[in-house]
Parts: sequence; structure tokens; C-alpha cells
Amino acid sequence: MTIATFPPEPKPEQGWGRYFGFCTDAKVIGIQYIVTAFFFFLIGGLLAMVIRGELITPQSDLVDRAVYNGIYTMHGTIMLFLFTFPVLNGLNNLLIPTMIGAPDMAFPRLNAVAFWLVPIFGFLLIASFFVPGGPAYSGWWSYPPVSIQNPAGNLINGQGMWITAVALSGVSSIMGAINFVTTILRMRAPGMTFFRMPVFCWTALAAQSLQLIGLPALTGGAIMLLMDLTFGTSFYRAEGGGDPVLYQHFFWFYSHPAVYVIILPVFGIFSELFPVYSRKPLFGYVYVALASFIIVGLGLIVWVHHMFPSGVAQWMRNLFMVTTMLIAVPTGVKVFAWLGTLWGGKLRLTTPMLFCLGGLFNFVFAGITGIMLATVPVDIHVSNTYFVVGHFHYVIYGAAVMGIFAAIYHWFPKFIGRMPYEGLGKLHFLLTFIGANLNFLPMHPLGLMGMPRRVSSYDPEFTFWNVVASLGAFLLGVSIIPFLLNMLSAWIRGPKATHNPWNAIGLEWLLPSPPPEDNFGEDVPTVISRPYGYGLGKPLVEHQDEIERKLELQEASA
Ligand code: HEM
Ligand SMILES: [Cu+2]
Repeated sequence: MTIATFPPEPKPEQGWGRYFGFCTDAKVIGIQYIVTAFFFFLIGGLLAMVIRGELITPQSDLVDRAVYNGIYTMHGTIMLFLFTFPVLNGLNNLLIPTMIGAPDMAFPRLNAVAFWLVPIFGFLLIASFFVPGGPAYSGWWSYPPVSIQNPAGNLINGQGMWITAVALSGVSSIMGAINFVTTILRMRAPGMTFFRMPVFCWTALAAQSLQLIGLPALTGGAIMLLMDLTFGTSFYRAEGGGDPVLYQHFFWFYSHPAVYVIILPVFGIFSELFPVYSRKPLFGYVYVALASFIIVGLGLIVWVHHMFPSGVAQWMRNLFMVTTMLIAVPTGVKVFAWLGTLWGGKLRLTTPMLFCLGGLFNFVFAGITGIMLATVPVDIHVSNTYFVVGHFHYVIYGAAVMGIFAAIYHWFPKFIGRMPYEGLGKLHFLLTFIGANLNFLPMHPLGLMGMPRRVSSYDPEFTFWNVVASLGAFLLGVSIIPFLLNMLSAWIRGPKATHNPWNAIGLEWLLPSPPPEDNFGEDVPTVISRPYGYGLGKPLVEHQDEIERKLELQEASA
């Protein structure tokens, strides 16, 4: 490589318009995914406020019972299919190419199509709430026979539109997964062997492999559900020789691995950020990377733990209880590796670091209740109660959403080119951490006391913990305000960011902020060592000093 040819000068900004068009640049698509996902997060969050507003009193006195069924169905579906998966696809689009030194995704047009399906199925899903005959009402699982009753008898009905939207989201995710997996396997920088690849890319590869393996089951199962609902077939109709429990197998064969599709990239975020803010290498890098694929393997053979009360055979319960508990081992390897990284480190409590620490704390708590739920006798006792609702909100909000916030605060300077405000960031963290624990912790004693989920009125003995949970939820609702204020004001007029404001090690930090359209262009650096070499004094790539000096010159002259 000739020393003279440094990374090309960044092209001038092309304005906000590019975020509203059919653009094939992964960095634009990444931001389109993230902004769209947070739009739906606000809708899902508003529905959660209505749910908690209803549950602050034992009587059903805020919304009609049928509407309440529609609200929690939409809340769960929107939060998972329109917020969590799209926001993670957004992070994948921003981080995978820049972390491995690729100019873009392997299939840029397919990438754009996969994104534009999101607003389309999002519109369809939300419209399903308002059609005559009422919204989908049988929860985010939509188990038959309840979901195929079609009480209003309309051909076009809320449940049918819900199923179609979920099937379309499967198509969008499969398109995304093909792109992410191909890009990671085929487009890494010279010298970046697998055991020199950032852990975020390992976890993305693992998560997207699960998407490719599991999604066909969900999509196929959903299409059969739609046929039973619309054309009267009997895949799941017992009276027609079908089996409603078959749908549960199709649904959970995907939807349990789906929780790893969510949490694996968040594990990747923890593994990227803890070394930066501890100034220490990642403890046990190889084991952390490989544990991601042990989670993939085990994650595909645990789904029946969602069906312990569904009349499955006892041998099956025992088998899936054991496989579910085994998942604690690779997960534990990661948790201890993060503790080993933090231990004795020079901790910098920036906003991204605080969200990671809060997320790790909540994840360990959620993991413990997960083991309790894996135990057949306990699960039979608390299945369909608030103990389960508390458990998965600790994982999804307590760990995953907090990890996602950490990632946004950490990589915002890289892709927007401006710094978010630390004061607002820390306020956001504080309100989120307190709000989430106040909201979701009381759900556990409520479940142990026997409070069922999916009810809008309840026995007055459950009032105290419900009031605490609702106040926590409202605090969580408020917590999003400093976040939105921070993101908008920093995006418009935040202090300019340098190429490496956190002094982090990684290929993305050897690019200008924001990176040019094709990242390194022709001049992809050669990787010569493992990531996370904090305190080891070893460069990550050849000619690293020259590359960094060039970036500093550019920033000085800008
Ligand atoms: C402000 C934050 C949130 C609050 C207050 C909240 C509250 C609730 C409550 C009370 C329920 C139970 C409703 C019932 O059974 O009657 C529920 C269900 C659910 N929530 Fe949340 N939630 C929040 C955030 C999230 C997030 C971020 C996700 C996912 C990313 C999520 C996913 C779900 C799912 C999948 C269900 C199950 C819906 C069903 O039963 O079909 N929630 N939520
Ligand atoms: Cu599960």
C-alpha cells in the first residue's frame, strides 16, 4: 500500500432528504431503521402507559375489555416486531460494514427493500387495530382456537391483518439476515480472521443465523393460521382433525430463539463497550465469541419451556427443562468475562457505560428468574401470571433496551459527527434504571401471589404492587423525554465529534465522523491484531499512526 493514499476526503453532507428516499447506503439505511423503530417505540410505549393506567386500580375502568385485549396485543407486537428487531437491524447496518472494513452491505438494494417493508407492515399492523370487527385480541402469540374464531365474520379483519403483518416482518428479517451473514462471511478487511473479528460481529452472525433457521417456521405457521381464519382450513382446528398445539410449536420454535436474536447483539454491545470504559482488554475474548454459537445451538432446543402447561408429555418437559437450564452456562461465561474485564479497570462512568452496567445488573436478575421459570413445577405454578411478564420485561427492557441506548450514545458521534449531551444522557439513565426496576420488580410478587396476565380487572389484594408498578411505568414513560431532547438537539447543533472521541480501538474509529459513503474506499487497512488491545500498546492495523495523523489533520483543517 502506498503511504500517500489515505482514506478519501469525506463527501459533503447530502442533507436530510436522503433519509426519506430509497437509498442503498447502509449508513443511511441504518439511521432510517433506528428512527423508524423509535417512532414505533413511542407508540408501543403509549400503549403501555394505557395498560398501566388501567391497572393502577382493581376495576376495569379506563378502557373497554375488548379494547384492552387489543391494546396489550398491539403493545407486545409493536415493541417486538416494529421496535426491537428494526432498531437492531439499524445497528447492524451502521456497525457491521464499518467494523469489518467493508464499503457497504453485500446486497445494497435488497438491504433497502428489507427496510422499506418495515413502514409497510407497520402501517398494516396499526391499521388492523381500527378495522370494523375490532383489533387482533389474542395476544402477541395469537394462539388458535381463540385467534381463528373471527367473531365479526368479516373476510378482512383485525386478526387477519395482524397475521399478514407478522408474516411480512418475517420476510423483511430474512432479507436482512441474508445480507448481514453474507457481509460478515465475505467482506472482512485483509488480516481480519474470525478470531480478530469484533465480538459484536460474532453476535450479529449468531443472531442472524437464528433468524435464517427459525423464521421459516414462524412465517409458515402464520400462513397456516391465516388460511384457517380466512378459508376455514383445519391445520389447527381440532374439529377438522387439526391440532391447535401444533401452532404453539411453530410459534415458539422461532419465538424463543427470537429472544436470543434480541439479546445476543446486546451481549455484543456489552463486549464492545466494557473494554473501552475500563481501559482493559476483553477478558476471555475467544470464549465470549464462541459462547455466542453455543447459545445458538442450545437456543434452538428449548422452545417447549413455553408449553409446559399445554399438555405436552412429561419426558418432553424434563428434557426441555434441562436444555433450558444449560443455556445458563454459555451465558454465564459471558457475564463472568464482563466482570473480569471490569475488575481492576479504570472505569469511566460515561452515559454509554452507565447503560451497560445497568443493563448487566438487570440481565443477571432476569437470568435468575429465567432459571426459576425453567423448572417445571415453578413454571406450572406461575405460567401466564405477572411473574412471567416481569421476567421478560427485565430481559427486554431492563437489559436489551438499556443496551441499545448504550450503543446509541456510544456510536452517535461516529455516525452523526456530533457529540450527545452527557448531562441529559445521565438523567435519561437514572430515570430509566429507577423506572424500569420500580415497574417490573413488583410484577414478580404479583405473579407468585397468582395475578394472571392479560386481565384489566383484578382481586383488590393485588392493588399495592400494581400501584407501585404503574408509578414506575409512568417514570419510565417520562424517561424518554431527555433522550429525545438529547438526540434532536445534538443531531442539529451538538459539539463536533472527532474521529475517536472515546479513544476506542476498532476499524470504525479509524474512519472520519461521519464516515464517507464507501467507508475506507480502496484503502482498506490490513488488520494485524485482535480487537480490545487496551493497555497492550499494539496497533490494530498496519500504518495505524499515519492513518490517525491524517484524520487529525483533516479535523484540524475542517
Ligand atoms: C414503558 C415500558 C413498558 C411497560 C410499562 C410495559 C408493560 C406491560 C404490561 C403491564 C404487560 C402485560 C399486559 C397484560 O398481560 O395485560 C405487557 C405485555 C407485554 N410487553 Fe410490555 N411494557 C413495556 C415495555 C415493553 C418493551 C420494551 C417490550 C419489548 C421490546 C415489551 C413487550 C411486551 C410483550 C411481548 C408483552 C406480552 C403481550 C401479550 O400478552 O400478548 N414491553 N407490557
Ligand atoms: Cu423461551
